[in-house]
Amino acid sequence: MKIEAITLREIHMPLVHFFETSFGRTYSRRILLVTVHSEGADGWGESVVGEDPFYSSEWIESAWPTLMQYLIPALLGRRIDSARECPALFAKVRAHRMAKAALENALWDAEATQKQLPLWKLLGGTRREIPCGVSIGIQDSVEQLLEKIQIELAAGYRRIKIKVKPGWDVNVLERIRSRWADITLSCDANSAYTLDQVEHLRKFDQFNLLMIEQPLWNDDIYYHARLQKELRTSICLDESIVSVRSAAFAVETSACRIINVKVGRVGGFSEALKIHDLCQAHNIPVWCGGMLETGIGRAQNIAFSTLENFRLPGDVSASKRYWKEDIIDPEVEVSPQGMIAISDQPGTGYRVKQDLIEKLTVRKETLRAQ
Ligand code: OSB
Ligand code: MG
Repeated sequence: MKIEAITLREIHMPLVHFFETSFGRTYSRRILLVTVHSEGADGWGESVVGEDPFYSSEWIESAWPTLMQYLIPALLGRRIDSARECPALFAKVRAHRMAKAALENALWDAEATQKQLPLWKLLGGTRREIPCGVSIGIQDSVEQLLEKIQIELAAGYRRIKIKVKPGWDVNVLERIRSRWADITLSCDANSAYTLDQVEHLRKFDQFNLLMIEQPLWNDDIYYHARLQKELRTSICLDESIVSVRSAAFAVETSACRIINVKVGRVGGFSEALKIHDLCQAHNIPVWCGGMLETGIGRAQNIAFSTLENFRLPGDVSASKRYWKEDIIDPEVEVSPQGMIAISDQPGTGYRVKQDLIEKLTVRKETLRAQ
């Protein structure tokens, strides 16, 4: 693939409903999209960077200049055989994984299209449908949360995850379990607790949760290993798994029993595949996390979720839960059984709606090979 030009753009999309985690509430997304132009085929990638440096130190205003000044110039004008060559070309830039992933993943999309292969096959997937869960943010009242859970269960979703923080946790889980004793339920703290709160966290054990996601510090593994010894509930790590090395550290120290893989958080598909394989070899189930992506990122998450060790429902849910109109066609739909069917079309199997994207674009820059 000859990399002829790369376009970076920002689009604005309001969420259908605000999303609140322990670090804050989001009403509208600023989305960074990358388009790689190569020999007549365009490849699309979406960065999972947020509007603020709260989930991670990266955010849209760090990703944009990192891509413009370092990552895009490292690729422009080159001829590469595979998107797998990206990590070596980007290696000089430390971290900035969400910026790297957007560009690497755009190349995977271009490669799949050029090879006339479905992206899921290029990644090595096998599943022809994937099970879906939902992540439900903190609401204004417990009643509102219960109503939302009711709606998602009726839609067929196979796992409910709620966001928790001190003051919105045990009380809320109690209310959920008294109404639905048997649903598959998990919670995500996004680093809202410290190891001093172990007695409080032990109360979570009574709710038969599938997992508790990232209870402690975003960059910690060691104290999660200490906490896991104290809890019956399985810990799942999200924020602190940023590479195959951190995954190996977590597995070897028994800091978690489950790992949430987000392709953007770990720097792209190449690294995400290594984490998948490492976890499979150690019998640690993985599932695909979400970052309120548009259809472009979502379609790539769907392709990735077809790999064998994705043994738990992911945060990969329907377009309409997030957007009035998504930027792909067809939109992502979930069956009444809570499954997404996998397309046999080349690429992601979803067409990018370029006209709509142009209308939503607030800034755009194209860099061309000399
Ligand atoms: O921790 O999984 C998380 C959204 C933004 C930032 C972090 C997280 C989330 C979610 C939403 O839980 C998952 C989704 O896209 O539905
Ligand atoms: Mg999480």
